[in-house]
Amino acid sequence: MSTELREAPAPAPPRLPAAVAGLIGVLSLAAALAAGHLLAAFVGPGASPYLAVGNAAIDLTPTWLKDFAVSTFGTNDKPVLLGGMAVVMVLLAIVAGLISRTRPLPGQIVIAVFGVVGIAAVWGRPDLGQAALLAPVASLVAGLLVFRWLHRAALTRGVSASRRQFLFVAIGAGVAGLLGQWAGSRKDATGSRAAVGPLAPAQPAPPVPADADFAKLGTPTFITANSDFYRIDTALVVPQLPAQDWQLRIHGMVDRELTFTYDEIRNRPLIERVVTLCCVSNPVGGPYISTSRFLGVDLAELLNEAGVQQGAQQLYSTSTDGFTAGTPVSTIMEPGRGAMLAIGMNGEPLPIEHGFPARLVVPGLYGYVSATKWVTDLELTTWDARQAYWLERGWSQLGPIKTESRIDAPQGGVSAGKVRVAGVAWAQHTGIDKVEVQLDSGPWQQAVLSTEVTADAWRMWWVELDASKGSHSASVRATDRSGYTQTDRLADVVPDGATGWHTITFTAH
Ligand SMILES: Nc1nc2c(c(=O)[nH]1)N[C@H]1C(S)=C(S)[C@@H](COP(=O)(O)O)O[C@H]1N2
Ligand SMILES: [Mo]
Repeated sequence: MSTELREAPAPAPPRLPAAVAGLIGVLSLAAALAAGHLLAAFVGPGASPYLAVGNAAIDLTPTWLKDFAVSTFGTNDKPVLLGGMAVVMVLLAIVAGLISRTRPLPGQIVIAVFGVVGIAAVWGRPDLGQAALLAPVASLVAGLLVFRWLHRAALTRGVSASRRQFLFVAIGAGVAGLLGQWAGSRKDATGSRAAVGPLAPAQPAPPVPADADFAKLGTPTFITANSDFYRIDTALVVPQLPAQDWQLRIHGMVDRELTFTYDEIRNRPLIERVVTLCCVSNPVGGPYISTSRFLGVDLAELLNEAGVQQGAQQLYSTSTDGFTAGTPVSTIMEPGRGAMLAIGMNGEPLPIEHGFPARLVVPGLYGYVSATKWVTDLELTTWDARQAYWLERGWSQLGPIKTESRIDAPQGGVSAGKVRVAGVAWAQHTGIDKVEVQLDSGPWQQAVLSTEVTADAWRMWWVELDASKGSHSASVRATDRSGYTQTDRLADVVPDGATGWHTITFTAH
């Protein structure tokens, strides 16, 4: 027997070093995201697969997780989400590479799954047309091709001989991503907003008296600067809607359907109203409350022009990004309610992140049921026919703002003796009647109130307490003009707003 007949052991298939395989995964991811981002600049910024997946994640996130995110990260919840997504994507890309050390197919399957998620996310955007699907499709194709190309090069020609391909992909992805960013930002609404020019009210709000706040004692200023106004929305990319492209359609249960252009709204006699907006997600003592001089037109007047029909219960408003809110028609049409279609804040066109070109403002209602930003559609309908964004997610149908108060000062240590405690209280559209503060478990002491500007806005207060050396707590409660005094019963923000007394602790030295 000749040993020649023995089978030679099969040569081990060529195998990529783990680090190289992981790098191929990451570079393919970069190429995919960059290609999608570049195309999105032309078919709609929300079509960038990364952002679309993030938006879908926001819409699909269960309420408890959303609350956790808002209460843990506040307004930083979006950067945290995008950062978290980036980490997950890079890890998955490394895995895609590592499972493909001999053959490209397993990694390509992972990429294909990624791609389908991106396409589905863009598909589900109500604000994007069919063309927007080109962006995630470009991502998918770029991801698959680059993965195969780098894989084959590294496997057949060796790692060091294919260094140039790796470099080419890295630079190419960087350039495409930046180009997409640049091209996309040229389509924003900044120019359109700047071109609006001065907006002058035919009926200005009366000037704010000097004693409308106690900012010197640590309260907020009565009017919030536009740049300090709290911001809450579900939009990962701020919708960019040039005024010349904006239209507002009023339809549904109306006698005649109406459509307004921006110029038609701005050329009407504009009114100005001071309103304190606040968010249902504001925890006791929280920051999601601000006051502005809103400029615009009376919403009830617009609806009257369309002719609201009997039986219309809900004003279902839709934003260009698909957010919706449902407001009781009876509230909007109430004489003296002061609901507005607003186009300006504090003498300027609305800031883009606060709804440029136009938004709704309804004094006395939480933002989620009334304050639709980037609003383009008003449908008069019934409660049964339509469920708005947050109603579908377990929040209450009606969202009247609860009477609340907050302590803003002192913060940190104070000198023992007379201690000034100051803050704000609000009961929009009802008005604040009285604010009381309790030191430790002592008697409730009545605070001095600022001059009332309107019942639709907050009111500041201060009180002087005698605090001995040591640590203390102070609680506040407001009474509104309906006679209601804030309950100490703690309620969570879901489903219709937090309750409880805001309490602080401080040390007197
Ligand atoms: N398009 C759109 N409008 C929206 C929202 C949103 O997510 N999308 N959030 C609402 C909520 S919950 C609040 S509290 C207010 C906040 O308005 P601001 O960001 O101008 O303070 O906007 C409302 N309008
Ligand atoms: Mo809100």
